[in-house]
Amino acid sequence: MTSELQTGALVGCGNPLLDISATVPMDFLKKYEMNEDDAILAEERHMPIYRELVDNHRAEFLAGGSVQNSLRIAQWIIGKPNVAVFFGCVGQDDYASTLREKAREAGVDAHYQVSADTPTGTCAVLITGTHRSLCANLAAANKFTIDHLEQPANKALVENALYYYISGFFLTVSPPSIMRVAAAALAKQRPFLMNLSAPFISQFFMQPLLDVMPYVDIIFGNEAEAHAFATAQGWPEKEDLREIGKRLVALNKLNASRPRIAILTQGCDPVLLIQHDSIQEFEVTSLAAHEIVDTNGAGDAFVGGFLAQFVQGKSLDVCIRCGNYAAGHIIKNPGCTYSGAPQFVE
Ligand code: 26A
Repeated sequence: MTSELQTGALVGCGNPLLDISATVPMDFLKKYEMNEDDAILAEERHMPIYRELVDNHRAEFLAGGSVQNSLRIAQWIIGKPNVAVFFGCVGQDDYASTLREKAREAGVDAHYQVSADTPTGTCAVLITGTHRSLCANLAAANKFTIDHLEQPANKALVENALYYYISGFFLTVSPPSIMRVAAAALAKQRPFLMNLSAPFISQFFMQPLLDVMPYVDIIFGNEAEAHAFATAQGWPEKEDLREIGKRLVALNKLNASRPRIAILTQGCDPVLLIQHDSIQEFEVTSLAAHEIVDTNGAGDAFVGGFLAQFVQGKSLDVCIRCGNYAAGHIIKNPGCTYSGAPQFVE
């Protein structure tokens, strides 16, 4: 069924990060002035975290990076390798080799830009019960430049893709690359999907986010991210997710023939599918506490499951149900990893 899916149909850009994940006491978060469920960029004062997790908290190393996670999950469900192509920047080190290997194993065709003098980016994942707090040290990931997309082979990959997915996180790295991919998608009338990614994106990167929004066909986000967007915009109904969704889909759009869709997740509460004339809810199966390993990557897996069906031309209903399936699966596994064969039934 998936055999007619074109190799390279889906192109994603993001920050390739190696996750350094550990269960920590609340005091650990306090010490670094972090909150449960944060997603932040590391500042100088956060730099000791990574070492401390390894030395004192039996940290695990896992492939991470939001877009790369989504593409790995999409590939797991699609089953045919190299449908998804990934661009991002890594260093020249063992962490880069690990990420390369994990991408290859998952069937993601990663075309990394390599920074010779900067280490591969890492993300501290601080697990406290069912919460996870993320602190990313982008390092080499921050060195990505549009030149990489201008290499003839990479340019061809972008031109030939049928679907595009970029995180809001990547706005901190290379807005020109995002605009380039968005313009390619628009020129060919192909869907361009984005994610609000974290509250800090709306707080500190609103202008580049608004610059790309007219190109965005589908916008993903969770409740905290939607609220942050609404607050930054000064929208009055910043507590009302449905109203925020309606406003998101109504923002200016270049390709008016394809009205924007917003898909807002809210943990174990229903996923909202907001279209210009309707709002639908999709129930999420609640997991028992003992089934939850960690929630790291749940949002990424949701997008991965969605994309796996979307690139096969499935209805939004199927895409969202597959997103919920994928998120539920990875919550039962460490980080954004899966086990066994996918069990999604349409
Ligand atoms: C720019 N920032 C902060 C980030 C990230 C990020 N991926 C890209 N850019 N901060 C955290 N992540 C990734 O999110 C996943 C969980 O959703 C982590 O690497 C983690 O795998």
